[in-house]
Amino acid sequence: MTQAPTREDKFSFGLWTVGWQANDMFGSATRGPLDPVEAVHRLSDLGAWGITFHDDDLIPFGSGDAERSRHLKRFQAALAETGLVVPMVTTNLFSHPVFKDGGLTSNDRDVRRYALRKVLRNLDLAAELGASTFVLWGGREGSETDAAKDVRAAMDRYREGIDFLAQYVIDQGYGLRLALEPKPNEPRGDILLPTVGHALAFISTLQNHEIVGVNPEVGHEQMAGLNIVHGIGQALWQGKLFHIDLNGQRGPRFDQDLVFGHGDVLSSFFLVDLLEHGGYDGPRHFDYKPLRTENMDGVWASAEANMASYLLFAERARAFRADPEVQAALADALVPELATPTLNEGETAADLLADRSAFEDFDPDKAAERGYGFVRLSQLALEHLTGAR
Ligand SMILES: [Mn+2]
Repeated sequence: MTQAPTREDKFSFGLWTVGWQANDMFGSATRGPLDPVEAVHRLSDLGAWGITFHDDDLIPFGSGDAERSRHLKRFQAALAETGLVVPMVTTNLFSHPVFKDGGLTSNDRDVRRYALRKVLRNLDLAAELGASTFVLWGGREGSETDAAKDVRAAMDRYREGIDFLAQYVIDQGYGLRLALEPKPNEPRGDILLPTVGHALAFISTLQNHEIVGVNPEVGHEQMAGLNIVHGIGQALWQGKLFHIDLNGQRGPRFDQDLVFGHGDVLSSFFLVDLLEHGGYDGPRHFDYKPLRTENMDGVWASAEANMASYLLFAERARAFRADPEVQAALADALVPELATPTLNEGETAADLLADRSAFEDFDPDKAAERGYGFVRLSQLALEHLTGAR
């Protein structure tokens, strides 16, 4: 057993996760609605630190001002009572039929203007609730046929929209940062900004790129057949990992949103190792769906399972790193040597050309004889992960 989660672990959950009623493409809901106030209390009791939501999760779409403030007041009272925080807020630009061709990149200009207004309103709310991150998942930004979307024009509109929203945040003095969430497909046939790499490249073109980063989801990268640990590594390297969605996925197929650790176990282990030892200080946010087979007891058990998985991987990662055999294997594999710059300080091309040891006297065949011992390292990780060490 792992230790119980505490607020210091910074675990947070989307209201739409535990609140998912399990209606899918082929069947109706298997669970009733969950009152957001109950979600706050239950998550708090389980040791979570934060709760997040889309505007529509908390305030039904189309609510008038009075109804809106009534929903907010109850929710804020529950937050005050429990001490749970709202580290992140996000806007739903995908559920209502008006967004069937997207929000910020809909072909219909009026829809794009409406989408911006919906986000502005929610940015105000995010600031009011003290959130530090505002996630934008453009689930409907995309197409099913290449005849329907001019991708270059769509990228212009995407950039225009994100820059506009970021400028609003700056002008209002909100301490918010925007985090784009990539996904390759589902619900659209192809979604714009499909991977972490696409999103990072897009962000570099923004006027207000300083306050825009990414919110990668484990399963979304894995749906694209990509290595989430590499994606997160590059996002961290670029100072752009503003938030993360932890969950499980079994390879390229529909978005499973499994409990964290219930997909690719080894990848989950290395991901937690990276987050814990790679300088990430943000929320450990779970974006999963409790299996459709579960009743509400199962929902809360699944919430607990996410946190338990994370803590288990963190404990195993610490043991892995503390093991002298692992330290020796890492050194044998030259893992620490990659941190040494390839060139000497101030070394020029002329200097390198003059260095005979780098070429003329270098024996590539001899150097190629080295084995790196990566299998040994990988097996040591597996042994720690499975508790064999
Ligand atoms: Mn997902």
